[in-house]
Amino acid sequence: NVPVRLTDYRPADFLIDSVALDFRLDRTATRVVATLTLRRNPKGVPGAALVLDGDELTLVSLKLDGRALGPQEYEATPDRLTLSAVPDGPFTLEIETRVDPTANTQLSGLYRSGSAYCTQCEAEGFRRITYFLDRPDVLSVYTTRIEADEREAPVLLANGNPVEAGKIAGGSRHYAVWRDPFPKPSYLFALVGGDLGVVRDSFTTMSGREVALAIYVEHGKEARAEYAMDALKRSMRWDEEKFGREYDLDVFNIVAVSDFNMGAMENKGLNVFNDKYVLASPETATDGDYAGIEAVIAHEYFHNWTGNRITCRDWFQLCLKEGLTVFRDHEFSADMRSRPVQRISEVRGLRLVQFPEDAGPLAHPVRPSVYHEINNFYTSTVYEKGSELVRMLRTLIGAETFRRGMDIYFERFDGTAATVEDFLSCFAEASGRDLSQFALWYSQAGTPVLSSEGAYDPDAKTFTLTLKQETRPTPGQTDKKPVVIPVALALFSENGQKLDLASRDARPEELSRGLVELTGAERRLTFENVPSRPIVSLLRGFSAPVRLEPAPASADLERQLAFDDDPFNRWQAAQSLALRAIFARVDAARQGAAAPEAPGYVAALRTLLVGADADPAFAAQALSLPSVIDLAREAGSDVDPDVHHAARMGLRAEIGGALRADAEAAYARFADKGPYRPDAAGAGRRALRAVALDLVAAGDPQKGGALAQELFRNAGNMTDRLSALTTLALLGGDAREAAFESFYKQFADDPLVLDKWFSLQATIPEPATTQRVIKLMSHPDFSLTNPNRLRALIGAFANANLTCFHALDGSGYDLLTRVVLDVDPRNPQVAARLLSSLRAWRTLEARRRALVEAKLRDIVAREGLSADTRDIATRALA
Ligand code: HT7
Ligand code: ZN
Repeated sequence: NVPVRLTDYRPADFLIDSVALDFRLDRTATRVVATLTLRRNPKGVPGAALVLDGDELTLVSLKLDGRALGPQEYEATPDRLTLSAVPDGPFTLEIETRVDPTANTQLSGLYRSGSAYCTQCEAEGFRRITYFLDRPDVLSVYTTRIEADEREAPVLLANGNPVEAGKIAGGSRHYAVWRDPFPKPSYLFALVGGDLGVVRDSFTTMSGREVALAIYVEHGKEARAEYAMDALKRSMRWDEEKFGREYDLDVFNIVAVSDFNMGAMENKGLNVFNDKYVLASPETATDGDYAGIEAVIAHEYFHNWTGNRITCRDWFQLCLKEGLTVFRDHEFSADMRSRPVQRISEVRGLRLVQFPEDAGPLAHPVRPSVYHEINNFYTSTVYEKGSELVRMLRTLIGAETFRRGMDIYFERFDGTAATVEDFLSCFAEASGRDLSQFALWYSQAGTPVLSSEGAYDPDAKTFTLTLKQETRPTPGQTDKKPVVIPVALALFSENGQKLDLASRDARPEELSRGLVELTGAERRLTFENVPSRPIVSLLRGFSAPVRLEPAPASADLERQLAFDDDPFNRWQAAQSLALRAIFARVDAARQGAAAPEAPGYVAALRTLLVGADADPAFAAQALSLPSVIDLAREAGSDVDPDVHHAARMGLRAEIGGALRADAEAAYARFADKGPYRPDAAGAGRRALRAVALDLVAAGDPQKGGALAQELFRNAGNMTDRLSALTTLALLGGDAREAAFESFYKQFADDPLVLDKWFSLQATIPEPATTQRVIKLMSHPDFSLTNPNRLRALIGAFANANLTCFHALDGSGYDLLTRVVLDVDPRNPQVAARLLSSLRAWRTLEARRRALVEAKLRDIVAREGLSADTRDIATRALA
């Protein structure tokens, strides 16, 4: 696979103004006729041959301006169609191809999910349907005609507005024609054909236009799409109110399918979703599922402007649509739910996946400069760090100026394929700022470390804060320049009073906003009129995606947890205290010493638990211990998950023992009242109750087990049922096995719920789990071909069960490798993604590192490995 480089970008040699597609759907031999109107691109190479992309295509016939071409007039291979001689003026090309949707197990291009036909074209799936200039900067107007057997596919959908539909005389076939008036790149093309149930609604836009909304699901599951429909309408209104963006077609359709490589896809007017992000009922979905549906529905809808109306010039600009759209969906969720809790969960997600990615061999800039396989760049760095960069930009220039910049962006680049530079130019113009240093965030990989040091002078009543930044080398990038880091800060007196900031080392607006900018390697700020040694609240709201070091002294953290008015930093203080307590246990264990207790931390948690009624969702977050994955990341090197897990469980038991009575009281106090509602308030109460149950079980396993069994039996919703099952899973024994069995019996016909059943078993942190997972792979409900099921069992095992996955006998690595190699020929995208669970392998201690390295070398040596998996394995070894 040849590398693709950003610096090699050249405009296409041809433009395709319109595309007429004619599909005759058939399970194994679908016929596609694509009629393209082409002309030379004035920006292309004059006289260049026409070279169209393909992937595993079978060409049936070819006509140029209506004349059938003979085989000597073109060169066709499954992955390329070349015409050396084409007219200089505009011309039409009619290409007939034949594709087999049933054999398409890659789930890219036209494939079948259950009994439905559907497509997935991002990033390079359209070329698996017809030969095309399959690149995001070729924008065309599409008309799509679909013909199918009406008994098999009564529903026929494509992008845009419906134009015509009817029956075909003399049989059971029918057709539908759709036209999308908005020029779009091929990756946004979609069609669906199938026998589906539907939920309908409508939305009146801000200018008074009526839009018909529909969500298509498996028959019988219509009621489970109601929440998604509500989320869609709220998203449409929110984008009007917050960004002035109105929907532009007469219809907006969503289709839920059960076989999907990712979460969802923003095809113009026809979003296709993994059904996990559409279907929900209180009995089958958790609060987390509801929040996920709300976020993904919003995300895909927001792409209509950030991604579709303004698309990307090339795939290096992926963050332009993904980072920006994640930022928009985060803001939406913050407005719909609790802003502080939303921010905490964003940062938890970023640290869980993106920080390890940025610190390991797969590190890449938010805008990469080279790729071998674009599908491997739908990463947390592009999405989540990309979103953080947009947030940081808003922090730097202020919310109002940011909104002005967005208006300029929408106005100026509507209908175009844009770049990160185009995007930043709008904010430079709106703010009058030079954003060239800020742009480094897009090209430089790695997480900057922000270190701080404070010195108080009691005589001068001054406090001097020194901030420094450093970014360590990442693969292929050794020299790192300082970036601009917005550091939100506040000083508190020892009794919690917020101090006015006065300093000659900062600009007045920095002081009034409580936001200083670190642009060089170091900055020193002396604050005046500081009556006593202050408590420093730094990086408030996580104002930049950096690692902050070192954590303040424990006494200061306890004070921060008590009175910081920034909820994010209150949560961070609790996390830092927990990390300190766990690592103290790790050190003691390594030295064979008795485990040290953490009375200050435990007392702070008691206060949180007792006062949880004020904000249960926040309290639940602050009471939760860092995961073993958090511990691995914080340790950074020589990671032994067994030692981390044992230390974490030790602290959990200490807390549970000390807070048993308070936890039991909280468990009783936060019992569900009234019918289940998936709103933030209800979810917060349930989250707190789950934490309380875990604490009871930690302090008194018998009592916790009894409560969990009772909750499991009587739970009125999936959130409670699953928190009970999680507690039982950890406690083990017959009660656990009985609960798993009864759960299976109850939900055997519900694939999304069964995914939870598989996942929870895969994450039990005890040595026997690896065998359990192997056994579950032979379960009749397990499938290597359904991505959700595969992720539920194997993905959960590799990503969320560190002790088993990293078992010293190598059994976890054996299992992953076996599955990756099994899945790879069928679905390379999913195989490569599973293998990415080794992203942080270099931080492991030596014995495990050697085991992983041997496995990666084995994989690389395999013949016939897909480009996707080879790319991950090769880079992981770098
Ligand atoms: N833009 C979509 C990305 C996506 C995708 C990419 C590669 C292979 C399959 C895929 N399915 C969806 C989803 C999004 O970020 O909105
Ligand atoms: Zn997206």
